Amino acid sequence: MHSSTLEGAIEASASTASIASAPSCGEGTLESPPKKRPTGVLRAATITGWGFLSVMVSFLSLSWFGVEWCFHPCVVLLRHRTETHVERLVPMEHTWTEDNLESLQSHILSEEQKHPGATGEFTWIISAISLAAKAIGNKVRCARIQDVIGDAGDVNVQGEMQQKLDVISNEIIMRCLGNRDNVGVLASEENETPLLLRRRDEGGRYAVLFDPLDGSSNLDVSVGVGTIFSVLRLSNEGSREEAMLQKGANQVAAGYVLYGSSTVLVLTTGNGVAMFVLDQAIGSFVLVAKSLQIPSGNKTYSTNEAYTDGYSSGLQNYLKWAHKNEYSSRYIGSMVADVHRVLLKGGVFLYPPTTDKPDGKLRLMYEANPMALIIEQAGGKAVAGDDRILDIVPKGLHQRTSVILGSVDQVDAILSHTT
Ligand code: FDP
Repeated sequence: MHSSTLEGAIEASASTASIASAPSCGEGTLESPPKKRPTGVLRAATITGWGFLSVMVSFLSLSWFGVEWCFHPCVVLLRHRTETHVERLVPMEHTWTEDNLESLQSHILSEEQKHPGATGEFTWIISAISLAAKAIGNKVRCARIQDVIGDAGDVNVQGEMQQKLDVISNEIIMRCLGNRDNVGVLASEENETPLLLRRRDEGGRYAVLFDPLDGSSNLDVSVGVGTIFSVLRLSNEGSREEAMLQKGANQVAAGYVLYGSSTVLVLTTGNGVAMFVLDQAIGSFVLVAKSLQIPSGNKTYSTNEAYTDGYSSGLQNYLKWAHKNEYSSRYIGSMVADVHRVLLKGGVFLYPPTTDKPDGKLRLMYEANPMALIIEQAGGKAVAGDDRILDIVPKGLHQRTSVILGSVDQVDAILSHTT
């Protein structure tokens, strides 16, 4: 299943789709009608006329002004071109500008160079994730054209109905990451048990945990959905499953891909947050922002207010206070899209415990943890009740947690009502 030809096929199909036919499900492009050219006899007559005129002008110039004057325009033109060319060859002081193009791959490589002990293995994991993101993004964009929307007919480990695209996305990630030699464990929202690929002595040093298609209940209405991932270095103790159950603070990388009006990849390797946008024309994720910081002072909260009656009294008080203090509300119901807005614009996202879901709804290891690392790396705060999310020691792969995350001032505004 994890042959290199398979990977090559996915890569080829992803890049062909993005390069040759962006957007790939379309029929073709509108072209302007071809210009009318003169017909054969007319064309021949025109060319002969111009030729005759040129010969006559040259002949008369030669006889009246001599050779130098005749060729003066050519000399001037040649001199100008040579000077321009020489100017171009003069070395310029090379400075990095914000306009320089940097791909995801080159960004990771340059980040790795900052760590003397880095082996470069990590680049392979991120490149597999970026490959999977292109392939999933391509499927999402074809949602109504290809038969990929609707229930897959199965219920996942969370007791939720799986969508066809959940299953397809899961398969794509498994195929892209499965043949990376340093991946020891793959764990997905869609699989009850983690996939154990390689022992540590066989090179399997990392565990990659992911939600292949978060927010998939929004797929049929074309709302932004996403892939969330978390990378952990497997510890030497216990079984590989136990070695994976680490607190989020240990993540060596985390990120998400938002398949929205553009395909955006947000990544942290513990050294700030960088954002990349997929350029469909060249099939590459291009760096558009680095060292992202969440703006403070945005009075916007993002929660499913229909559940307010089931919230704690402290949270209900916060919402009443927010209503009186000119807060605004934004809730998409797709975590990746909601958190992305908070990351770029500020405010706070919360999915607290409710009477129906006393432990919250979101999954700690592959939803809350990666988002919490990104938010903290962008200068924000992420808590579950009184606890820092990244300090929670997980007891199980699919453990749920409550979530409050956003800019420090907005998270603290909630905590001042709840604690
Ligand atoms: P979905 O069920 O569509 O996959 O984690 C799942 C999630 O979406 C999040 O993306 C989203 O924030 C949340 O559930 C929405 O839940 P509610 O419908 O209960 O608001």
